[in-house]
Formats: sequence, structure tokens, C-alpha cells
Amino acid sequence: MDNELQPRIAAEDYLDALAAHGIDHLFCNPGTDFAPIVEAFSRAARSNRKVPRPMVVPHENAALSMAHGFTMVTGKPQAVMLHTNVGTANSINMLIDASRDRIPLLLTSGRTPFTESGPSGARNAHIHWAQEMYDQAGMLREVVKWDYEMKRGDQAATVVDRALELAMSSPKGPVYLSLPREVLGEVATGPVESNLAHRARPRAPIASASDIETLAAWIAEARSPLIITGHLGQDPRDAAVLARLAEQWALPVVPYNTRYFALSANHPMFQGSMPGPLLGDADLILVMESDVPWLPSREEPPVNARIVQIGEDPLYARYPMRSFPSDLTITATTLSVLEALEQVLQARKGAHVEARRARLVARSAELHRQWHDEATEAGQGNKNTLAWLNHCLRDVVDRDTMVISEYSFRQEYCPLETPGSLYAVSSAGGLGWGFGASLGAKLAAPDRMVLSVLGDGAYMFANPTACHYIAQMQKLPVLTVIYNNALYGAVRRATLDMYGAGTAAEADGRLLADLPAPNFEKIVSAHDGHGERVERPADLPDALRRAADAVRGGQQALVNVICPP
Ligand SMILES: Cc1ncc(C[n+]2csc(CCOP(=O)(O)OP(=O)(O)O)c2C)c(N)n1
Repeated sequence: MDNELQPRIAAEDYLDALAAHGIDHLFCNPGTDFAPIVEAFSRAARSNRKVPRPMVVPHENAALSMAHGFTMVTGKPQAVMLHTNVGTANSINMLIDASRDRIPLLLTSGRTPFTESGPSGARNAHIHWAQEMYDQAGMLREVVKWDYEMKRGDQAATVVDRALELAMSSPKGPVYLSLPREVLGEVATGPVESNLAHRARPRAPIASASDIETLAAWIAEARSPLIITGHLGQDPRDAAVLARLAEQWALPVVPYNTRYFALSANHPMFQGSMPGPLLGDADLILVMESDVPWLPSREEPPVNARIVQIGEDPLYARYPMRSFPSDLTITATTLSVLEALEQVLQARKGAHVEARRARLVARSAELHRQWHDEATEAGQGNKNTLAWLNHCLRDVVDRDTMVISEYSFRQEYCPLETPGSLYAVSSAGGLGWGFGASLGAKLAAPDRMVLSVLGDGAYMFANPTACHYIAQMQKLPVLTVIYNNALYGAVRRATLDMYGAGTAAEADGRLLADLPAPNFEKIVSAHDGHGERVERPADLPDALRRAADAVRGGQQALVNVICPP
């Protein structure tokens, strides 16, 4: 039937509204709740109307992590649609990651039909009774900024306006919308209302001039300042200003549990990834977008050190408990603070800058020597290590590569140079993120090499067959390198930390941590990919090069690097 003869349905207005907000993709894992959406996409294709591209993703975790990956690279929010309560439940792990990583995305799911018979879309399958919940959004309300259920078809545009303005305002984050089938299938009675054009969004916060003056004065006075970053670099412009400021003022930077590229390891002020060694001597600590700048159970700054907490949400209001001290707390984007500081500091002189520079440059050289020796010694040995694996990545990483790390990438051994070149798992640590995120990143930037470095545990959490399937079907060739220690290393470390003298230590803390490794390289082969297994350090460089060549040729690739603990 011609579109003109069909009465318009709310799902069409809804897709139009997504497109009006610049949403490029709707990552879907569908069910019986999708019928009006499928109809709306089909009509849009027939009439060439611009709507988001629908993409079937065969697991909800991967749908969320793909949207996450796309948005972290482009800054543009994307939408996901899942099946009622059950599909939504599958995605919550990745939603927690996105939430703590402040990724704006629109998560939606169908809602089982309200009506037991009657209107178009009423219940007509057994599951429609059992999938109803008293409060479907209740299971994820704590990790979204806003949730709502669309009540009427004529709300389609305003509901999307509201969802996106909240997702995109500071601090950004995911939002959730449930979409009942009868509502999506409602016949439109008039034009939809959207006041998008007259809906100015609040700007992200910037620091007051007096706070910047105070901070600049403290920096100028400081003998041993220290910058600890975590989330800094989500806006890649941060990294460029930080590099200049750190250089001019000889400010040591420790990207601790970093989620983004904050500073190149080749910058002389990069002082490793652990705050401990410099923390004890610091007299000024700038905590820049870091939820956990150090571990109080292990280390503390000196009691008289000045501490400054800076971030869009420096109190981490959604964290139930967090007690880091602060002498100056600044609610502002790190970019605005860094730029303002750079200007104000031009008029000042620091008492200790050159002495400090000499000390830190020497320290950096010594650290690099240690990192280099550690990696190359391992390369001459008979088992692969994390250091050697990362060192060998130097040959495949260029300025255009995006590295996705689910714990196993270390700049110390493979320095990066470019803002926007590193993305790591959220501080919430919900595993299974990296593979899907790398697919989303590749979708966002098809001309760039995307390399994900994953633990064997992290790889399996990602539903690898679903992810390899997407890479194959959507033509997203990515390079996956598995740091395969056949172990949940973090679990073992935690056991030994707490019970090093306990009974569990007699079995080397391996109970519940051993993860005998299958041939992961064969899984990628089943998806037309290039797979290699590497046991010997000497074989690793060539294996990585072959895999990178395969990816450049359009084939996904996986290198399973056996790294016995
Ligand atoms: C969804 C989820 N389940 C469980 C955990 C707990 N956990 C944290 S680290 C870890 C082990 C990860 O293993 P792997 O990726 O191989 O890295 P390794 O610790 O061996 O370096 C586990 C199971 C988690 N963080 N997320």
C-alpha cells in the first residue's frame, strides 16, 4: 500500500524525533513489542525518510556497549531498543558502565501491552502476561538520569526532546524510556508537537574567576604538586591543554585508572599510572575528574597537603559513599579550568618550577628505562607477559589507532600520542564492555584502526560470538588482542590480598579464579576472521603484524596471547 494511504502511526513520529536529534543508529534486540517500530522503519525505507539506521545486535550487552563506543568517539548520543523487561535486564551491566562513565544514550525498550484484548497491539502471546512488571524502569532507575513511559502517541516528539536534553546536560548520562506497543501503534490524529528549536540547553559549568585565582596561586607556590586524572580526556581537547600546562609548570601527571587519553607516556611529566609513589610527598594535589584518586586503605596524602577536587560533578553525587578530602572543590569542566589556569598562570612565576622539572625529567627517564627493560627481558624469555604484549603493540599502533582497553592496555609499554586514542572500561568495571565498544568505535570511525586489548575473562563476558557476528555482518573489522592468563587474575589477587596467610593461599588463590583457556582464535575463524594463538614471546611481533594486516585488508582478527601467570 502507498504510505500516503496508510494512517500515520506514533512509531513513525518517534523515529522522526530520534532523527531530529541527530541519532544515527538504533541498536536493537527485538521481540514481540517491536511490531510498530518494524512497520515504521519499513515505511521510512519506502518513502526515503531520514530515520536512524536500525541494526540488529544479537545480545543486549553488545547493543549497549556499541552505542557507548559510538558515543565516546563522536560525542553524539545514540539509541538502543530492547525487548521488554527481559531484554532490558540483560543490558543493565553495560548501563551501569555507561552511567558511571557519563555516556549520554537513550535506552528504550518495549513494554508488554497493557490491554488483554481490544485495541491494535493488545496482548496476543502467552509472554505478554508474565513479562509485565509493576515498575519496569525500577530495575535500572538508580543508574539513569531520567526515566519515563510514553503514555500517548502524540507525545512522541516531546518525550524524545525531554530524554535527550537530560542525557546531554552536565553531568551527561543515560536515560530510559519504555514504549508500550499500543502507544507506538496509535494512529496519529494531528501533527506532533516539538519545541526543540526553542529549548536552550544549559551550558556545562565553568569555574569562578576567584577559584581559578586561588588555584593558580597554590600552583605557583607548590613545591611538589601532583595532578591525578581519571575521566579527563573524555573531551579530547582536555589532553592538549593539560600537556601544555604540565610542560610549562613542570606538573607531574598520574592518569590513575584512566578511562581516556590524558597525557602521552612520552611526555616527561607522565609519571606512571599509580599515584602512590608521588602522593606521600605532595603538597598540592589536583584531582581532575577522578572518582577515586587514591586508595585510602593503602595510601594517604600528607595531612597538610592542599587538595583540590575538580569536575563536572566533583562530589560524585550518585555515589552513596565517598569521603576524599578537599580544600577547594570546583564544579566545572576540566577544559574550562585548564584553559583558565593557563591564562592566569602566565602572569605568575613559580618558585620551584625548574628544580622540580629537573627532578621529574630524571624520574621519567628512569621509569622509561625500567619499563623498557621489563618488557624486553620478558621478550627474551619463554613466556609472554603483559609488559611484552603491550611493548609489541608499538608495531601495530599508529597515530590514528584507537585503543580500547578492558584492563590490559598499559601506556607505559606502548605510549600513545593522540588525544582521543584511548578508551578504557568504566570505573564501575562491568566486564564485557570492550569488544562491543570497539565495534561501536569502528562504526563511528571506519577509517581508523580499532584495537581492543582484553583479558580472557573480559572477552568471554562480551558474548564473543555475538560480537564476532556483528563484526562480520556489519563489516566492522577490528583487531582483538587477548591477554590470556587463563585466570580471573583480579579475583586471585583479591583472595591473596585478604588471605595471603589463609588456607586459600595454599592453592595459590586459584580456587574460583582458574579459567582454562579454549582456543579463542578458532571462534574468530568461525566468523571469517583471522585468528592466531601465540605461546612464545618471540612469535608475538609477527603474529600481531599479520593480524593488523588482515584488519587493514577488511577482515576482523584476533590474537590469543597466552600469558601464563
Ligand atoms: C560483569 C562482571 N562480572 C564479574 C566481575 C568481577 N571481576 C572483576 S575482574 C574479573 C576477572 C577478569 O578476568 P580477565 O579479564 O581475564 O582479567 P585478569 O583479572 O585475569 O587480568 C572479574 C570476574 C566484573 N567486574 N564484572
